[in-house]
Amino acid sequence: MKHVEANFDGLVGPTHNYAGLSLGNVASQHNAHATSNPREAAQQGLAKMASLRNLGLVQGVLAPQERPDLATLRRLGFTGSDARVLSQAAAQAPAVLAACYSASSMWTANAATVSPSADTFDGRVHFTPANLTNKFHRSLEPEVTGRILRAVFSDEHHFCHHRHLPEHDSFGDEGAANHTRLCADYGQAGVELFVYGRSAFDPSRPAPSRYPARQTLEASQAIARLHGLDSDSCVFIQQNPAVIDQGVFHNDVIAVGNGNVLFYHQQAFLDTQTARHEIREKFGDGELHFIEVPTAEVSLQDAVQTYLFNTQLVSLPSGQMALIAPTECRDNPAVAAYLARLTGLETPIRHVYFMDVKQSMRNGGGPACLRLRVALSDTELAAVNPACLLDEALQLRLGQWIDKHYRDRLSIDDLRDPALITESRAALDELTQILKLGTIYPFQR
Ligand code: SUG
Repeated sequence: MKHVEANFDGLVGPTHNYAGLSLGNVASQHNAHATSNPREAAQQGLAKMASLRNLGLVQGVLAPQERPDLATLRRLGFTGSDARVLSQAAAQAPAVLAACYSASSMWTANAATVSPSADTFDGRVHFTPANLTNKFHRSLEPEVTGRILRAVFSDEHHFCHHRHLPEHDSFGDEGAANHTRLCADYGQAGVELFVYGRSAFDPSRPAPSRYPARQTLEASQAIARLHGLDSDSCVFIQQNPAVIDQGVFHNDVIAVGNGNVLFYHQQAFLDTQTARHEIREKFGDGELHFIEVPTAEVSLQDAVQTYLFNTQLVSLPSGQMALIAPTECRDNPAVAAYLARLTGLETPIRHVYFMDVKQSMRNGGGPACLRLRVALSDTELAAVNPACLLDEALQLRLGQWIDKHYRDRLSIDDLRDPALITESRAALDELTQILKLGTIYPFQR
């Protein structure tokens, strides 16, 4: 049986905007209240998906969520017609309105944690939506994320969906952004790495002091239990609190793994030697590559600004690996020099492809944030909703759909325009038909 790792990218929603909602995410804070271009953002994301498909990889599409989240605004006491809810919120609580308008579900690395069937006790692919408790705008996502994932991976024979963890910071869970899997082959049992920012129940462990640690050890342990993973195949690693305080709000801003390669910055983890030792032991006998990027070559600040580690590390059909990097990496001399050197080293990484995802980058979302990885066997892939797998026809259709429905500029002031609700709903209604998702959105129910 053949196994592949598919990337499911989040389509950027029609209300993509810059609201400065994420304390600890330097780009989000820096670009607060800039004017966005949702159409360009969605087209950039689609172009990245098309490039990966052209490289011979399986590429899927995950639908965005409905925004503004009027149900939440009503729950917070705004009443009357949709237009009235909007005008009241804009006048009385503009920051809350902006949060309810965020298109943040585009970053599907935070949609869920996924364990492939080769690792789980019942031989099914397990999904747990992330609760994203640390940021209010993101905490609105898990319910609908679960619905979208069930609509794409609906066959219970192959796919098992769990409810998101309890909604409390003690179990703060940010999904695959803090989870990596190393393996000799996608079809073989691998080592699942869970990287956490702090322990909720053991105050003696170090924690960041300036910015929040969004993922707890206890959340990661719960996911491993839910997915029925063998403890001999799991490694729990604490992120270096000092790098969280410098803007590394998820581990995928400082490390990425694929196959038998772990690519990470020297300062990424609290205790790198112990982590490497445990990974090595649990990985078994096969070839394993730790590619550690020294601070002397790439400073932490350059890593955060360019998202060098938010690259997608993918295995090409040839067996060689490639990094899918944001163009910011090409434009930074130190990072560009490092990448040029990397492809000449004795590691599986032979190619680097640069993608322009600037609209997402300005909110702190690089190429790897935009995708959820799902390793699948042939049979499991055949059970995935085929309308969500990108082919040339779907690519063309989505391109036209974006041009038809999306605005090319959106400022914070535009969020008070009731026409944006109607436009977004029309777009999403058509999208559920294109992707054959059924009725997943509150306005359709
Ligand atoms: O959660 N930004 C997202 C970026 C998520 C990136 N994902 C990964 N690293 N996997 C976040 O901080 C900013 C929204 C705003 O400010 O308008 C935002 O939500």
